[in-house]
Amino acid sequence: MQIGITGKPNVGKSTMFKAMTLQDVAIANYPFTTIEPNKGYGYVRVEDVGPEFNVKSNPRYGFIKGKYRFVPIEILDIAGLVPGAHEGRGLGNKFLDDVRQADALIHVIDISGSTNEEGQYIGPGNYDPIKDVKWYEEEIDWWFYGIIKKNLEKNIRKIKNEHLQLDKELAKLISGLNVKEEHVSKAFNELKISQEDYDIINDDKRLFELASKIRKIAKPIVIAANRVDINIDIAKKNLERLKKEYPDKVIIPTSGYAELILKELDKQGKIFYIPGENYFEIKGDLNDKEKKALEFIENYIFKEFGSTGVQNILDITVFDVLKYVAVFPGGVDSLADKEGRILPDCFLMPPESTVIDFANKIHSDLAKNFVRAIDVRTRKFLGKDYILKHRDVIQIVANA
Ligand SMILES: Nc1nc2c(ncn2[C@@H]2O[C@H](COP(=O)(O)OP(=O)(O)O)[C@@H](O)[C@H]2O)c(=O)[nH]1
Ligand SMILES: [Mg+2]
Repeated sequence: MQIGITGKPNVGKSTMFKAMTLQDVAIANYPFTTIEPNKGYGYVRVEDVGPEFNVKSNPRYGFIKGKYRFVPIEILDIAGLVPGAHEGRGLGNKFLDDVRQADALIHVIDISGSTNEEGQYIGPGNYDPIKDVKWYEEEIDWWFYGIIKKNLEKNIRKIKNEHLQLDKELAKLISGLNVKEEHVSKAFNELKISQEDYDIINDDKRLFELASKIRKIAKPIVIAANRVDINIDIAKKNLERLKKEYPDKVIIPTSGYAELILKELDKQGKIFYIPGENYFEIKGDLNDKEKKALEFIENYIFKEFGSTGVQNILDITVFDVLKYVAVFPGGVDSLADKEGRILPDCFLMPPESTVIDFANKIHSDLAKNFVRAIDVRTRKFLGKDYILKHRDVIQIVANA
C-alpha cells in the first residue's frame, strides 16, 4: 500500500509527509529497512481488537497508542507540479515513477489561498485554491491520456484483427501505471464504451474522457485542504466553496504544521497525543512558544475542524476511498505467535478479499493446504469464499 502526497510547490507537502512519518523512535519498528529519502512509513489507525479478548496486543510492525493500533503504510513525498507541466518539459521521470507506484494520491492545496500557481507566497486570500484542483487533476489525466493513446495507436490493428477484448488489452498495455484490468473494465462500463469501439482512438474527446475515468478509478485523488491554521475564516469560506464546487470529492481540512508540532512535542515527552484525536495531555515543561502553539491548536484547529486532519485523511483514503480492510490473524486457542507475541499482525487487505487471499498473505503454504477458516470471535467456520470484513480476527486451519 502506497499513498502519494502531491500538489504544487510550497503548499506543505513535505511538512505533511514529515508529520505523517515522524514517530517516537522507541515505537517506530519498521517492517523493512529504510528506503529512498522521499519515502517513509505512515500509519493508518484501527481500533485494536485486543481489548475484546482481554489481552494486550504486541504488534510486530506499527504500535498501539490508546485503544488504537497504528498499522504501517508507505508514504511518498512527490515533487511539486506547476500548471502546464505535461506539455512543457514534461512531468519529470521521478514524478512519474512516484505517481505510478501510488495506490491513491493526496492532493495538498493551500486552502488559505496564500500561494499562487507557481507556489509563491502572496498572503492569505489572494489566490483561489479551487483552481488548483482542476488544473492539477487535468495534468495527471493528460499524462494518462498520452500513455493510453500511444499504446493504443501501436496495438489497435492487432487488437482489431484478432478480435481481442479492448478493455483487457488496454489494461495490459498500461499495467505499468499500476492500473488493473477491473479498473479499465469499470471505466468502459461506466462510459458505455463497447469492446468493438476501435475508433475511439480517433476521438480525442472520448479518449480523454476514458483516460480521466480510468485515472479516477485506478488512482483516486483525495484533497487535503491544508494550512487551515494560516487564517481560519478564509480557510472555512474556501472550504465551503470547494465542497460546493466538488460535491463528490473527498475533501479533508488539514494542518500538517499543527500535526507536526503535536507529534514532536509528544516525541519529546512534553505532551501525550494520540494522532487523530482532538485533545492532548501536558506531561512536561513547555516554553512560551510551545504553550502558545498548543493553545492555538486547542482553541482553533480542534474546535473548528475536530482534529488536525492528518491522521483522518490517511484513514479515509485507505479505508473509505480504497476500501481496504484491516484483518488480524489469530487462533481460537491462542492469540499469540511462537515467540509469545499477542496479536502480532494486522494486515491491510484490498476490498473483496477472501479468506484464501488472507491465507496467502500470511503464507502461501497456508493457502495451498487450506482446510478451513474460523471466525475467532464467534468460533464459527467460514467458507473459502467468505469476504473479509474490517477488524475480523481469523484463524486459518491448514494441513501440515
Ligand atoms: N501555517 C502553515 N504553514 C505550513 C503548513 N505546512 C507547511 N507550512 C509552511 O509552508 C512552507 C512550505 O512547506 P513545505 O512542506 O516545504 O511545502 P512543499 O513545497 O509543498 O513540500 C514552509 O515554510 C512550511 O513551514 C501548515 O499546515 N500551516
Ligand atoms: Mg517539498
